[in-house]
Amino acid sequence: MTVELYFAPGACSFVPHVGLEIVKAATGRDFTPKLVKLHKGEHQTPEYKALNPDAQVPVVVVDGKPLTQIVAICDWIDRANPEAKLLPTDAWARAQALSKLAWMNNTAHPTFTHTFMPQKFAESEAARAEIKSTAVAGFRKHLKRVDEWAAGAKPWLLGDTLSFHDAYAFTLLRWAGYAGIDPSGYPKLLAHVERVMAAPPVAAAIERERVKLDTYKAAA
Ligand SMILES: N[C@@H](CCC(=O)N[C@@H](CS)C(=O)NCC(=O)O)C(=O)O
Repeated sequence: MTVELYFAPGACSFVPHVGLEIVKAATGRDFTPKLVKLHKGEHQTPEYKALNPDAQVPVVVVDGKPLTQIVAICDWIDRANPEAKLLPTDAWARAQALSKLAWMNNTAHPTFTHTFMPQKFAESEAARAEIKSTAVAGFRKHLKRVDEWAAGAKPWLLGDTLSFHDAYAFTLLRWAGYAGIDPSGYPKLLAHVERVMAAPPVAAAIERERVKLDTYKAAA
């Protein structure tokens, strides 16, 4: 089986990126990373849109067939590599884990997108400013929830196995800095993310993407 991951540094593709690194560490099964330079519009080419008509990362291509959407990609990575124990096998525990992952992906993540790219959602400067300030307030609430999850981590968000959720926690906290939110306001989450970053599969993905956590610039 061949597995390719189309990713962009610092983007949400970090989540399956970490999942595939965890699989590699647990099983030796490797994958081919494919860098997509969003700032150069590489996701807007006809070739890329043939993989993902939404022109977004991530895409996982398995034996030549593309799969999009983080929740589906993570579910596939887990089912194809059960030895890595990325998600619970018990039906209820698995549904709870997917519920959290879906919330990170369809609620917290798009709220950040509204803070970062309000121009995607409104024409006028006034409307964009309002969207941004409303989204920043919403994103703070979402981070608070992840901070509460981190307070109960044992030691990872799903319990004894490092998983996709820990990677998403890193990504969301990293994005907080771009939204002008000080990560030190979420001490449990910050401490958790620092532990997550030290885990070898996460460190490998961070090194490949060349990303750092400290994106926050305090107002002068
Ligand atoms: N729901 C999608 C979200 C993907 C997404 O938001 N990707 C962003 C990066 S975090 C992207 O590719 N943005 C490029 C663009 O929209 O131009 C998924 O789960 O895959």
